[in-house]
Amino acid sequence: MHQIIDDTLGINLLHANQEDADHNRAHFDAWGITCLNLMSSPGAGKTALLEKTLASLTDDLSIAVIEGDMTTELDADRLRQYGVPVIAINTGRACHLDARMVAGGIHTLSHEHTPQDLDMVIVENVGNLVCPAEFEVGEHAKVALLSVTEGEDKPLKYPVMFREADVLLITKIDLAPYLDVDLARIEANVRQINPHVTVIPVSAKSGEGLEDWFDWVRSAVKSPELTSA
Ligand SMILES: Nc1nc2c(ncn2[C@@H]2O[C@H](COP(=O)(O)OP(=O)(O)O)[C@@H](O)[C@H]2O)c(=O)[nH]1
Ligand SMILES: [Mg+2]
Ligand SMILES: [Zn+2]
Ligand SMILES: [Zn+2]
Repeated sequence: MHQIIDDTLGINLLHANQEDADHNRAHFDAWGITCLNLMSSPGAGKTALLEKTLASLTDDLSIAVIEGDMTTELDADRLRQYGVPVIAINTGRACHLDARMVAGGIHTLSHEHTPQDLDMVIVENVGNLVCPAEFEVGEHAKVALLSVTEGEDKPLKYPVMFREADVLLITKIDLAPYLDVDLARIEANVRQINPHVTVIPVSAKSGEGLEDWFDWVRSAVKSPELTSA
């Protein structure tokens, strides 16, 4: 677990992390890889979304996954079934992936596979709405997921995550009819924090909205705007 004991220590920690993130980013850019960092609270549907994404996009795109989990390889094993490289990183007690852990993952990836052949690396971060947003890992875009079961107020309560996000996926919209939840209110709360964020409502279960997400992923691959950002 990381603890920011005082401001100076916190700034030094983030500064050191940024150097490692820049190192990772240089690898991605040299290999022509677009990297996405998927973040959400536990259970919002990151792995389910990745399963659908790999099932639909790997005919056209070459994708690898860096799977962060505190102790298990359960999610990594779910994703290996799609025949893509999956590098599992156990964070132990840490509640987020930092750039150094991801560097270990990309070095493993580069030893075991040919990174130049990959179009995209998707990082599934540890489930947590707080600190993953503060620790860059060298990604080109941050993708936040918020499921309809979590409540409309979460963008306001966890503003850093939602401010940093390039894309917000509102997940599990198949459940919306059973809940007192207003998708427009979620979107309005997010826009209060981050007016220009791309919002895509999806259901990994019904498939609704997935084509919009896939289109966004395709456009992100080797997109000059992303890779020069
Ligand atoms: N109804 C519904 N359940 C979902 C959806 N996506 C994920 N789930 C369920 O939510 C739980 C957590 O999903 P998972 O992908 O493991 O979340 P993660 O912790 O963010 O990786 C599982 O029981 C999934 O089956 C969805 O679109 N609709
Ligand atoms: Mg998961
Ligand atoms: Zn943390
Ligand atoms: Zn390196």
